[in-house]
Amino acid sequence: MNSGTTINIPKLEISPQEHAENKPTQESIAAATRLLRETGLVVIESVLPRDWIAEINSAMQAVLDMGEDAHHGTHPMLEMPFMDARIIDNPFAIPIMKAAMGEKIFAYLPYGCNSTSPGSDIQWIHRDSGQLFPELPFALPVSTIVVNIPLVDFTVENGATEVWPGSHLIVDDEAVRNTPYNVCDEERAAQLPSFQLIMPAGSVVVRDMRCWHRAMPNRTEIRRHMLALVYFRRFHHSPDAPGIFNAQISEDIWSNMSEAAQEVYRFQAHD
Ligand SMILES: O=C(O)CCC(=O)C(=O)O
Repeated sequence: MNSGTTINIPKLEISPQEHAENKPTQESIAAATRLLRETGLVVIESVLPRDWIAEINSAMQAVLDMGEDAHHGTHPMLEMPFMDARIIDNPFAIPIMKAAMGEKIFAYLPYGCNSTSPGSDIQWIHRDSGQLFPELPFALPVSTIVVNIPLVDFTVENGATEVWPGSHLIVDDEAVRNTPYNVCDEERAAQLPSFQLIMPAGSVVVRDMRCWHRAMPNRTEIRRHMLALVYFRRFHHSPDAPGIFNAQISEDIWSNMSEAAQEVYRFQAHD
């Protein structure tokens, strides 16, 4: 991060009433959606209660300490407290995402967690999603969004995520388009404005997944966790639509189709 420069973090300020009722007004949703569209992200500070977020932080630490293979049966993040509606159905993030990506957004569970450990290194600059039509010379509207919830205060010392506002609209050269995570050249990014997401625990960040970003070094003694919930715009696959999309073909017909044809018709129900 360029020290000495001031770059505004795009924030949605919510009123005490919106906070108390856990319900953004239409004006707030419109303002947040505009910030998301124009800068690639919007931060709503201190939405969730600090003491409850501290409990989630401890629970997350316990899950991570357990290790990936240690749990049997249901994944712990598919249970409480991780499935709390304040996380998976956040009353501020969901309406903003629906305004940006349509009413039919969808997501998968369990969601993820970005953690940095004491002594962790700087991450490479990357996008989590490329452009929808990477071959076109312009960016289309957002179709993948991540909601981040920091479980501790995010500071320069513990490696608050660095983000490049506006980078969601940058179209990569062909060579970059084909690299995993669309990794961005350090020298190129250094010429553009960026900031670290300094924010209190329990804030909610709604970020276009095309934004360049990276985890920064954690110079504290404490692990730094941030929940990450990914949401998608629903395009054409409509298994719940009434009519012909539900038609079921027999296994006999299905098994006689070529592999290429089965790939094309992969969402078709068959016996
Ligand atoms: O942990 C962070 O600060 C950000 C990491 C991240 O978003 C990523 O790896 O995609």
